[in-house]
Formats: sequence, C-alpha cells, structure tokens
Amino acid sequence: MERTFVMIKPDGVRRGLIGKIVTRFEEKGFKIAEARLMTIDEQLASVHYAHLQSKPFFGELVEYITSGPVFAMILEGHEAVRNARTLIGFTNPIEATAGTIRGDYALIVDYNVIHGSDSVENAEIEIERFFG
Ligand code: RTP
Repeated sequence: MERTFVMIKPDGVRRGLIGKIVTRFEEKGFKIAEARLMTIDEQLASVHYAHLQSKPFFGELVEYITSGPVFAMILEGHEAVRNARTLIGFTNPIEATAGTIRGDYALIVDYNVIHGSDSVENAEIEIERFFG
C-alpha cells in the first residue's frame, strides 16, 4: 500500500487543529501507520526546505517551522501521495478550494497549517527523515 508523509505545522498544532485534521484523513479512508508530536530543529528544517534556500522567505520559513511542535504522520492508502495532496489543497490558501484543509483552515501561505509529500519518491525520503 502506498505511503505518504504528512505534517501538521506549528500553527495548526497551536490552534488545536490536530483532532479535526486527523479526522479528515481518517474519514477519507487513510490508515494512520505512525504519528508523533515532535520539534524540528534548524538543521532538519534546512534539509527539509533545501529546495527553497534561495527564496527571500527562507529565514522566516525556518523560524516558523521550528517555532513549536509539529504533528508528523505516516499515512497509508490507495495513491496516498496524490490523495493527501488533494485533501490538503493548494499551497496558497487563497487558491485552495473550500473543503480542503488549507481552504478551510488557513488564510496566508506563510502559515498554511500542513505539509504533504509531493511525490512517492519524496514521501519515502521524508518518512526516513522524520521517522528514521
Ligand atoms: P509543503 O512542502 O509545506 O507541503 O508545501 P508545498 O509543497 O505545497 O509548497 P513548497 O513550494 O514546497 O513550499 C513549502 C512551504 O514554504 C512556504 N512558502 N511560503 N511566502 C511564500 O511565498 C511561500 N511560499 C511557500 C509554505 O509554508 C509552503 O508550504
């Protein structure tokens, strides 16, 4: 069964959205294979967002993702990567459709509540990175 990596970011955890977001994945049909609350340090943040290192918002992105605990999950299901991305919605909440997690719970791209792996290959890399 395909696996994906999903992480509720510090704003989502702070706002008490873990339960609501986990319920959405469960209701959609995903199986939660593993889950844990953890804190991301600067080094892990720099690896995870290495593809954005040249962006002007990189420093603020690292500050945000390290600002408090995240809730990391391994989800299993049919086409888990693509199904999870659809449920999560577009990166920028302004473009995310109502009914998606970002469409319903976020206003601004800087604080978009959740991360989901964008390919099967990256999902396996991120699962290894966060769960070892
Ligand atoms: P994620 O990795 O969090 O699931 O996001 P994504 O694939 O949808 O988008 P990506 O381009 O990889 O961006 C990663 C995260 O960087 C922040 N971001 N801020 N201020 C900005 O213009 C901007 N653009 C991206 C967001 O937190 C985004 O999720």
